[in-house]
Amino acid sequence: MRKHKRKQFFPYSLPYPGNLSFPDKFIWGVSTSDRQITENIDRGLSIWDAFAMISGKIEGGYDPRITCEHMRYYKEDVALMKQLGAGAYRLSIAWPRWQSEGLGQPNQSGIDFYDRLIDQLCRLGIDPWITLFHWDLPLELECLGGWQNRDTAKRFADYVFSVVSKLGDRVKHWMTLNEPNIFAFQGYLSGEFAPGKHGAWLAAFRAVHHLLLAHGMGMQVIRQASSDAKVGIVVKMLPVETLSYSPLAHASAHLWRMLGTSWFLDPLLRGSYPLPVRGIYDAMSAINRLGRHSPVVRAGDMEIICPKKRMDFLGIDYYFRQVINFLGQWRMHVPGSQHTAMGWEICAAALARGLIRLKEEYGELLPIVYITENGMASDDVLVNGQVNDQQRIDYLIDHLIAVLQAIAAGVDVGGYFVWSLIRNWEWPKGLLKDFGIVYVDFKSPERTRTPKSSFYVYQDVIRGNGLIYVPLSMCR
Ligand code: IFM
Repeated sequence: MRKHKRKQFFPYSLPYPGNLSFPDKFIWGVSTSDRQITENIDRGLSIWDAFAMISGKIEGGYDPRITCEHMRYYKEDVALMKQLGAGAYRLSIAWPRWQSEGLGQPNQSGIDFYDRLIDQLCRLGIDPWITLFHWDLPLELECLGGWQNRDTAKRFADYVFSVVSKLGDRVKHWMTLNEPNIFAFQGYLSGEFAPGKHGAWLAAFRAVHHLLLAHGMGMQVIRQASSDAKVGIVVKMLPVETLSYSPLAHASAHLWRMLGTSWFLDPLLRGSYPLPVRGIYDAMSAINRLGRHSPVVRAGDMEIICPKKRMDFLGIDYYFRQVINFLGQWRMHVPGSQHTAMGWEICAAALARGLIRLKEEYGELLPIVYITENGMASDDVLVNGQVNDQQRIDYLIDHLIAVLQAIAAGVDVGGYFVWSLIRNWEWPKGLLKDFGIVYVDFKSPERTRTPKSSFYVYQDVIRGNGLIYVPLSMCR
């Protein structure tokens, strides 16, 4: 038992995978989100449009309306996916494009764009995987309280019904929410994301419960509307690792793990919040009752969030681990480690360890996992028509090895999606950080696209369903 705990807490090495092939039918894809790559045409405003207007919120002042113009060039982008050999494309529907104000009649011209895009994907044999909420809440709904208002969950379910009724004939994989854990932390505690609240713990607690409720209600609606649909949610995996033992480090790691992961996965997979979190919701409910208000967590909510027929899959986005030092502090920089242009530590092994830990922790409750995002930002330049992004190649290969290690250890991983196909508007970093495996020339009016070296390496991976055809010269 003690040994088991040590294994969970400290970074340990896993054997190099003997087999460099992925399982048959492994899904290879690329990911994007609407707000990050499309123009502001045919859509209402979202909380991010309002947030970006506040001076100093977006580094470099980058306007979210300036993007790679995927709406205009979607055919070219789908052709690139085809060239890559991707079997799936994870995209998001922008709620304010579907319903300009987050409720009522859908916006026909917005819907038409998704119709055209999905038809084009299907024509080229690429399976659309749709995220229904990738952080861009309609501004009107924020004015009504946003995710702090329980009604938003119901409105989300109505919106989901409208989307599934229209696209459900062609779309079979649905993700209700993207990274509610990051949205809640950055949006309500650090204030770095829209809606930009600082240290608003009670608001965060309310928002998290309503987000999870929205997931459950959305899942119900999808299942009722489309019997063969697969539904999941996407959570950012934040493996917490301590580098040395101290009671402080131990306690801090527990706390971070609970706040970053169990607060979300326990209700989704077990149907209950972790004990301390439940205590806070209970205390909030008691105070609400005194003021004759309804409790945040109501009878029947947990059955909606975690119904008997659990979600079909769990999407995992992975970028970095949380390292806790001797004093119990969270450190982004571990001496000697490499970092991406975002300043995030590169640690592929923590992806494998994190997946194994999830399996150990949730056992049979853990459904099939898809890595719905993984990738890195780098400062890429176009030289003689080529972009040599060697660091991203190393990154992708190391993380794919980590996925193989997790599979070898018994984790059911069904697919991998690179973030991102193309340069995206990176939230508070604007256009300063480039995650794409396709370079976009923002100086050219046509937003010329050039596949980077990593694109071709990923193409080899997909072609070989593993790392077998990756030219050694491309790897470290
Ligand atoms: O760009 C984001 C994406 O929208 C959500 N996951 C993390 C990515 C990189 O920060």
